[in-house]
Amino acid sequence: MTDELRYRIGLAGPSRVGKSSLVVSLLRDSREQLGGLPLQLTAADLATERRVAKTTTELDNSLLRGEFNSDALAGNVEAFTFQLRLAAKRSSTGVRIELMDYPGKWFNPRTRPDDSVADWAACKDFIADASVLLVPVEAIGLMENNNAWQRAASKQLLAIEEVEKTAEWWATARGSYHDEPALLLLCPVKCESYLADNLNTTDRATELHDAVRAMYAGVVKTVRANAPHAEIAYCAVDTIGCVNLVRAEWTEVGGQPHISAKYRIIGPGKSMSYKGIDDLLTLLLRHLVDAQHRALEIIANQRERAANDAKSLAIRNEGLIGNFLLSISGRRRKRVYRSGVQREEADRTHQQVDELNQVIKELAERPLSTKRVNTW
Ligand SMILES: Nc1nc2c(ncn2[C@@H]2O[C@H](COP(=O)(O)OP(=O)(O)OP(=O)(O)O)[C@@H](O)[C@H]2O)c(=O)[nH]1
Ligand SMILES: [Mg+2]
Repeated sequence: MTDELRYRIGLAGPSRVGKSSLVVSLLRDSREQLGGLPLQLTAADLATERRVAKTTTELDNSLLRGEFNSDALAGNVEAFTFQLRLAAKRSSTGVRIELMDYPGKWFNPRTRPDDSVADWAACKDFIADASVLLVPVEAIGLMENNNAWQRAASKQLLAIEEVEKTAEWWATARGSYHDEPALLLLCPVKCESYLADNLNTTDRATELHDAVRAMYAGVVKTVRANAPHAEIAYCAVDTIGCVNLVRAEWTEVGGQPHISAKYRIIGPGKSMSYKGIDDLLTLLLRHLVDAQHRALEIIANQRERAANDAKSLAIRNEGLIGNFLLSISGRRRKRVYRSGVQREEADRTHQQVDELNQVIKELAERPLSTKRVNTW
């Protein structure tokens, strides 16, 4: 058990959409990505550290000998909860962040194995408790549909119906906590070929953004209706970056639409060329630090009241006999001591709130890409 504040990040996405790649891209080299920010994001347990290292290697190995293997990452076979700790560098207090990744085939009832019903129920409980809902959007499936069959297949590939249902019960749960920040993040991935700010030169950023808005309109609508206070943001991410789409072919695998993409390497091609990860991290950190700030402000107010009450008690005049009894029994000394401890606690929490004010200011000043980020 931990007495740190705890925030959950839930994922909503079917199989092969790019959930694990997105999560690991977000967590790898996080010190570098946090740039000059006075924040630290670290793995809170060994299992998380190992998982990030293993998936990072798999992702890096998808780019070998000048070729990109778009199926290099093995799909998840079980759920895994990343345990992270976010703390301001100058402060010892932090928050615990939990992020659950799971096999995408559990997400879609059409592909969910019979023996995974209980596992999926546990994932649903986790998501309902999350303050952030992260929705990776498979950009190739969204953009490369040119006829009625492909458009229908695209909806099925992206499991839009399921994403809408997930967003509805996530938002319904968030709707009961108006004072707590909530954030829906729609994140196109596999979108290297549509943005011209990395290695690709074709600019289809507006088209991609419009396509997401149209396809996910129902998701946004249900979040607006059930959690009007939730923020909604869009952030396009390249987790590979140095590839360009040559051709995409629609097929059916096991009765499910499938799109296979053929890429060519662009740029030096020796390593990934991430883009948008820092924007996504900034959006997430703004949310998490704001949530921590609001919670700490409440705690600081409670501690301030407790310290004032303890002080009043410590100096209260209880009359000649009362004061004498308090003094000889040692109770007056104990009250004074307790009052001092509570004052220190309250002051420490006020100081943490001030530190976070500064971090919030710095996060707000961080520029975000106008091509990749949008808010609703
Ligand atoms: N071109 C490109 N490929 C990507 C990107 N993100 C992921 N991929 C590829 O897509 C494949 C599937 O990605 P995963 O992250 O394993 O997908 P997932 O949603 O976790 O899949 P499950 O675990 O089966 O649910 C991987 O082999 C990645 O190489 C991206 O931004 N660009
Ligand atoms: Mg996965």
